[in-house]
Amino acid sequence: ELSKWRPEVIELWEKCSVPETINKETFQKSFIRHVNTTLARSIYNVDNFSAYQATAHAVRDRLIQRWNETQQIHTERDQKRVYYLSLEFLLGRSLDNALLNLGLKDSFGEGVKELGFKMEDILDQEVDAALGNGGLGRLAACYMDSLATLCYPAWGYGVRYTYGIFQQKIVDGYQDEFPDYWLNFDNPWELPRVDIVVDVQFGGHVNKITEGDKVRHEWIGGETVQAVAYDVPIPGYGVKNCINIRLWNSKPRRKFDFGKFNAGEYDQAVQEQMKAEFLTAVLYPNDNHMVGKELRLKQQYFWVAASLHDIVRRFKKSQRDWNEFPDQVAIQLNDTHPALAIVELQRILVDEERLDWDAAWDIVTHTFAFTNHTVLPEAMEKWPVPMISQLLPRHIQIIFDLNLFFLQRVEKFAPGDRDFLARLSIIEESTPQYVRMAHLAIVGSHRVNGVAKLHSKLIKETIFKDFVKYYGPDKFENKTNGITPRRWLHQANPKLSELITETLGHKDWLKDLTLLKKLEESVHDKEFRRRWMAVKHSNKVRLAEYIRDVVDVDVNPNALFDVQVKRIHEYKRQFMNILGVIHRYNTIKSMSPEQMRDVVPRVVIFGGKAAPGYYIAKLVIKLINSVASVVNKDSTIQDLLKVIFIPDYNVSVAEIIIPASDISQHISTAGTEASGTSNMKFVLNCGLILGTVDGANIEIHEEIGDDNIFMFGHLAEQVDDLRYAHRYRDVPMDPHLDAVIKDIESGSFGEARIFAPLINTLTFGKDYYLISDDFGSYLDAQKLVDEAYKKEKDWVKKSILCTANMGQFSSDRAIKEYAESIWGIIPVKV
Ligand code: Z57
Repeated sequence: ELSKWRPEVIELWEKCSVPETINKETFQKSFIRHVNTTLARSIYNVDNFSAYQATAHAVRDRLIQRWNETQQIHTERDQKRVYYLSLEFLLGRSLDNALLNLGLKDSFGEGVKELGFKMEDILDQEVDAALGNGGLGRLAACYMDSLATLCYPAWGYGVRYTYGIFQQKIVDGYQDEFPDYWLNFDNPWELPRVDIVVDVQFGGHVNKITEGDKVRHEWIGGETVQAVAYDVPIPGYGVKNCINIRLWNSKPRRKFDFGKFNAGEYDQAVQEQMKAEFLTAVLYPNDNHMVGKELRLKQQYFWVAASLHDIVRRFKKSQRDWNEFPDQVAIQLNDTHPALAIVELQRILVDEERLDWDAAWDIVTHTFAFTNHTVLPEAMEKWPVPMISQLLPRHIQIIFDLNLFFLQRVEKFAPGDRDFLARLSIIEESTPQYVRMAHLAIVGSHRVNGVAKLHSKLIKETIFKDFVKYYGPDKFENKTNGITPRRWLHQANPKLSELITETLGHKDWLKDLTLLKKLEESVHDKEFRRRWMAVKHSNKVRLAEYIRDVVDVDVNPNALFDVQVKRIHEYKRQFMNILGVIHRYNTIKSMSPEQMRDVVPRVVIFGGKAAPGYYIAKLVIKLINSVASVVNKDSTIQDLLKVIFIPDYNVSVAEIIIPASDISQHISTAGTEASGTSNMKFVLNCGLILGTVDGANIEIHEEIGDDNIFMFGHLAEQVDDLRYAHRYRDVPMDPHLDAVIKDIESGSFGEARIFAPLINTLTFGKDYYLISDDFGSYLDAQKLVDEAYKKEKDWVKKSILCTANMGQFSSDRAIKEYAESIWGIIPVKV
């Protein structure tokens, strides 16, 4: 394609595109040029925000170079690529991360200092890219960091929401939601690709056309929405590779509906157009919960159709045979949200590329793999057949055909077993019928994985049990989640990172986290322990300052910091935590001054958003704040207890909280938290955990050992029986819990009637999450925490051993496993 240019032109291009050397001076030149031209400002009006923008643009210039080189070499080599389809990418801030990954933090830091700014202030100007709810979205972001760092040829595909996850404010103890209009000022971390536009069709009808002995289907009519690509570069750490997340934005077509115009309905025609932009306007704010809104289904198809079009276009450039598609393309489905991609690829191959059905299906099933992230029944996606029929008339036909052929094979496997067929069917035979997206995802994929050992075992034994019978166990795997040590240690906890690097004598641990193991040798070094503790203390001081800023409460950095930050959900049991806090409060209040002297002072810190429609979760927030306002002003307990609810928990707030925790709580009812990933972040940052035998807690326990973790509560295998007992027998409430409930009901924390619906979940609600069953062992475990914290030397040792044994939980390990056993891709280094 170069041949269209004269040699002189090519030479000129090459001469002009020599990358600038990067150092302090060239950065400063670039900074000032961006202030002057990109921002059209001058030395007279550069504030911290402009300084942030200029720095970001200077970094962005370098990212683009690397991005181009990476795309070029990946195209040249034409190796198999992986496409990670995720409706959420919870990236957080980018500037600090890019500076560290590119190794520019020191030189640019010096550079801005000489220009009269503080790097810290500049970094603090950035708004989070919060295009996700919680664990699932943040996992996608960690995986992109690892894919880039390990030099894999990979792309992410997602949606460019105009509004990310809502901002949370606390008013009178209640959560209020505000729109997150994050694109208010320009976003330097995206490259608009106005030339990459895909038409996406909705509605219309299907014509069946018979040509000789063949039939084909033509999907016509309906409305068309355009998808415009916005590219987000993701730099690897310590490598030149820089991969891409392509986010799709919806916009109306330029062509108007002339019919309407001519009829004089100009305003209505414009309104129709505006509806198209609304498609990608907002991220649905539910974590682990399905809400069957039509607009959400439209978002899903819009994103899937645009992404597959892009993937197929890229494949076709290499002029290969369709059979080679699965050798060139792996597509990972992050949950069932993109499950329609399976149907869309089959449609493209059969209707547009005219492959025969079976050949097409063979390609499809060898291309896709599916990650399941939950067993909670309310989170399972299913869409009414009439809704899909309206929106995607050809897709619903394909789904029914796929299901028919699938069930015919199942029938051969289990002749006459109609119940078995009904259980496996992609269609739920209710009125109306529903499409079960998880079943579609399993049938259309060659591999299905869970996200922690226990979870992967549970899906095989429960929700996907019948599929294991039919396919055999080998289609189902475990890929325990991981986190990126670059953001979650190096960036969020610079002091600990520095101490580790100095102690080990290298930075290699950031690319091979198992090297942390060597820190074990230093537990006997008194001076090292002192410095380790000093780092934790200074992180606690930093958090205490943040708490004073946002909630105006003074907390003592010498107290034990006890943290639970995550989405508010009944299964995560923040309710149990605050009930435990009330028990602690009442215990302290009943003490004599002598007894009080033995009490370990505690700061209990909560944070997290509740889905706007989740009434019970919102009441939990109110209860926490009500307890906080009573406890925090009670001088009789001598600052032995403080309760803090940090508003608007998000990625950048997490970066302040996590390094400052002494103990964090991961206390879901056994079997409900698929993995959890913040548990890994806390332990990597040398915080101990108090947890149930659930998700990745179990594997963390295996790695760090009995002495360094506090585990309690019933096991997953006991849950069914316990629930049964609550349902059909009179199970007496745990006595300590009973006392706490009576205290709330007596009005100790404000008007009791407010909390009645919450308390009812324990009584009329049959305590579905087993708070009463676990409360005793929870309080016991808390006692052990207090006792252990009193033995300072042992505590520091435990803390060191935590970090030292977290090697397994790097997202690099997870991504290598996916690459080798599911995707079949190899690194291509720039
Ligand atoms: C979500 O954040 C998770 C699962 C879901 O099905 C949805 Br929808 C959203 C979380 C799990 O709850 C966590 O346990 C897990 O660590 C995380 O996904 C990443 O796998």
